[in-house]
Amino acid sequence: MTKTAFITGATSGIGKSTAILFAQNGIDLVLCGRRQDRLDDLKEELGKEVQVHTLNFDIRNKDSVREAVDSLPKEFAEIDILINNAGNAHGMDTIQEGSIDDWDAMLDINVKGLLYVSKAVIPQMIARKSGHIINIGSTAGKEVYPKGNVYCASKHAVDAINQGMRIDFNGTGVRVGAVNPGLVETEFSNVRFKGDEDRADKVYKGFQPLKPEDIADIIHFVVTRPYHVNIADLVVMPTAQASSTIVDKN
Ligand code: NDP
Ligand code: 8X3
Repeated sequence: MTKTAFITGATSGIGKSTAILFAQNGIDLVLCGRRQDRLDDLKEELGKEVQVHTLNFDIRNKDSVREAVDSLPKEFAEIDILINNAGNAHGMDTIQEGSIDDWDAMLDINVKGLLYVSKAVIPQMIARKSGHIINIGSTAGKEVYPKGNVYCASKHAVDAINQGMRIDFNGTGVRVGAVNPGLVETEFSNVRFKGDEDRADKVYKGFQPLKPEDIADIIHFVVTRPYHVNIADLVVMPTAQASSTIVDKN
């Protein structure tokens, strides 16, 4: 039977690559983001292969999240796979120099937004005793690096929420797991450094970073395991990376 995946942050990077790969594999899509032009392009392109519905909402706004999920047409309302992917780092500063607006953005999007979407999507999964949630964490959720403070806190929270969901869903039939990437070349650093492209490019210079397609491939592997197999927590880094601070750059 055709499955339906709900992907947050589908307009760019990991979410977009996952949408493309899922479409190639016949998975119907609910694609979410705030950039309508990109959502329209994805609908036009991927709509040639599968059924696509787009939702434009800011994940920070719990009423918008609820309205968006409630607005789903019947044929998209039964979500089999939820990819909790939307998120970013905002700024990279010491705590003493950090911006409260950046902290709010990271905690509101990466943590609370993930919870709002989950809260709206989970009930139909529990009712159907079926579903699979993939939380996109990070190596930043496994360790803390200099000036990573609040972004790392947000991803440590995702790690805790992932564990909590797995405990709470036990016996419900709903699977949950996290995929935690290291350095992936996306728009992530452009957002983190507020459009400073030179600074963003430097993050990925001198070594081969992961591509968003690499993460999409892993996510697709995770969601295509037999029902009795739940990949609970997966960390993936570029070969050149050993930790958040140890990267073999030439
Ligand atoms: P991108 O910046 O390329 O993509 C981020 C996505 O999140 C966009 O589609 C954006 O859509 C969406 N998004 C951001 N803020 C909001 C918001 N307030 N409401 C709704 N959607 C939002 O980055 P990545 O693909 O790299 O990031 C995806 C996930 O992967 C994030 O959770 C990130 O923390 C995680 N990650 C990334 C790593 C990396 O090195 N790149 C490594 C480890 C984890 P739009 O702007 O249209 O709303
Ligand atoms: C993104 C990876 O190392 O830039 O989560 O925090 S890192």
